[in-house]
Amino acid sequence: FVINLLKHPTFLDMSYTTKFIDTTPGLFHFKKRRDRATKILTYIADITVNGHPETAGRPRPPAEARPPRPPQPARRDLRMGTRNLLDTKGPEAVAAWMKAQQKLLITDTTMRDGHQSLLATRMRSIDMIHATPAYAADLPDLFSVECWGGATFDVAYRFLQECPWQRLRDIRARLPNVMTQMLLRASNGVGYTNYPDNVVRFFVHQAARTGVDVFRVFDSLNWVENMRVAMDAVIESGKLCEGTICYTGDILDPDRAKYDLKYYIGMARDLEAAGAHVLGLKDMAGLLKPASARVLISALKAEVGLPIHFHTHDTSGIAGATVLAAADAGVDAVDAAMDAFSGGTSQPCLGSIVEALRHTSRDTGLDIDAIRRMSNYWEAVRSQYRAFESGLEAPASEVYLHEMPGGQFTNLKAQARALGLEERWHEVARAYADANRLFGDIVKVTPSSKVVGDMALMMVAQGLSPEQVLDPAVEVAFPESVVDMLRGNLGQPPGGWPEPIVRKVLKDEAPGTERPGANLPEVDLEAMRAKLSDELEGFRVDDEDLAGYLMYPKVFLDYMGRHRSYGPVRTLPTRTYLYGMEPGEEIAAEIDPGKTLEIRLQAVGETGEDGEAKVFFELNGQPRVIRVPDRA
Ligand code: BTN
Ligand code: 3PY
Ligand code: ZN
Repeated sequence: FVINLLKHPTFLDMSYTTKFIDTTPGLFHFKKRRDRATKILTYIADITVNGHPETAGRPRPPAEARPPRPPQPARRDLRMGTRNLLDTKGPEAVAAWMKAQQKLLITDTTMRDGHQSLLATRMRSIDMIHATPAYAADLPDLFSVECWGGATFDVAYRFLQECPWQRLRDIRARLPNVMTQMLLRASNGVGYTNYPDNVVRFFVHQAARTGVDVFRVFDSLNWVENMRVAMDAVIESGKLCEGTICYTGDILDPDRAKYDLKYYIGMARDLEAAGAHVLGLKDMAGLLKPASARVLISALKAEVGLPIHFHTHDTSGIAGATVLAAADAGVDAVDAAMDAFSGGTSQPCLGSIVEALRHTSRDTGLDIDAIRRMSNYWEAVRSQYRAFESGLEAPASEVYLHEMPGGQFTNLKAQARALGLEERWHEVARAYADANRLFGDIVKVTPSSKVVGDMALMMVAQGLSPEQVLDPAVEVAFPESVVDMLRGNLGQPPGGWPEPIVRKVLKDEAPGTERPGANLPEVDLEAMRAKLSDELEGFRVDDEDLAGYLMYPKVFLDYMGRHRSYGPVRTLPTRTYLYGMEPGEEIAAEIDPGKTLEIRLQAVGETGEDGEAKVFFELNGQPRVIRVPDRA
């Protein structure tokens, strides 16, 4: 099984498999119908004159930053990978194959958790798509490429003005031989709250159809009961179901007995019984220490029959050691990020793990030259996103105090900054730990981690100690997310919610203890589609759009509204998207396969009496003038 890469259909047309909306602008009845080129020029003009709201006041890419040049595939043959195995033999065969491997299997997280944890999830699709052919050609021995789900879904619509489904389709088309992987928050989908069961099913089936192979399914309170709907939907789709334990506490610490070895083994058995093909061990904050990993992985290997896939974060700086300890103890697969996107709140360094295991029994077999080429590309990509760097410059053992997930760290810091609490960050960290204890020591991962974060910010902003929070004599206005969680709307933690905080927050209201989805009425999907189509003036709503709308109604509608004005801005280079253009600069944007706009910015004119600036372009050699309001 060897295909000539250059003759492979997806490489022949490099199709962007453009969505209907991009190619048929006439579907919208604009007051003034404008073509896509005009829309894109309007966007560039607006950003050039006014700046991008998200980069204002943030550090700029260094002057010497090189534009990222897509890594060229070194091999021309397309070798078979895990995706071929999944497609031909099914998920059970993949699981059996995993267990039979001596080598340590590796998932590359750069395109999902890597930038989620280092750059506030701001990596754009075009930067991922440019890397994908080299993954297919030169790294076919990867277990999977994590590239979807988690926070990337709503950030794509909300901040990047991109369709997340299009991203998935474009990556899939260029990665026919390696499994794609997503992170799914079980009944919370890719959102922050429980959705009706039929919405969860609809979303999973669509993700499978558009191109996800491995679904890492977790629940933010480790409640297996609340994971079944999502797990069943994955299994029905014929894809690989990674039923996942979220790790917290420290199994070797006798004072944290709530999450001891017995607890994790019990949960692993429940996930196996629920039909998981693979057991995920998700250490979202990077709390699993090397010695604990040895004990935990050995025990799980002995007690359950599933292959184990370990995920951690390097916030403490010690994650590489934990991965090696896990490898020693027989873990089947681990997550790592390409070097330039590793370390800190992200995953440990992929290239270094590969090197560390070379010439050992767990040698990964991955091509280190290919990894270096890839990481060189990612390094150039990262430098474009300077505006979104967190400023965490050294490992932080403080993570063992606050236990914040890597993906939340930068976000909570930004929230603290917005509230004027940035200088008091270490107080926020302590309050986060206090809030966790008030909730009875829970697993903290999206969305439960957001609730703990909201509570911590409230405590610091209002100067409340944990004792005051519980004191019936002190009036406390709790964040809505806290009320919602204690009502039972995210489900139940092990042992239930502690009485004192429930009484203080809910007063006489009785909390729910059932699975939230059991009480949410099913959504009439076709009625919803018709309503959405109406709201979009007759736009033909496909299943992807509908699934996006069901997860995030307002975010989706806002995205569609901006899409009307600005068109397919996902095709712009990242520098242009974030900073506009300089006079004399030229760029290209491929808006359809083979249809490229050559854009040159000639000059930015003076702003007139009417407050409008004229921006002079050349579009494919023809002069064009665009007027935009000057808000600068
Ligand atoms: C977003 O941040 O919502 C996506 C990018 C589009 C932002 C454009 S830039 C010009 C106009 N002014 C704004 O404040 N937002 C839009
Ligand atoms: C997410 O849910 O986005 C996470 O990354 C949790 O770790
Ligand atoms: Zn993670």
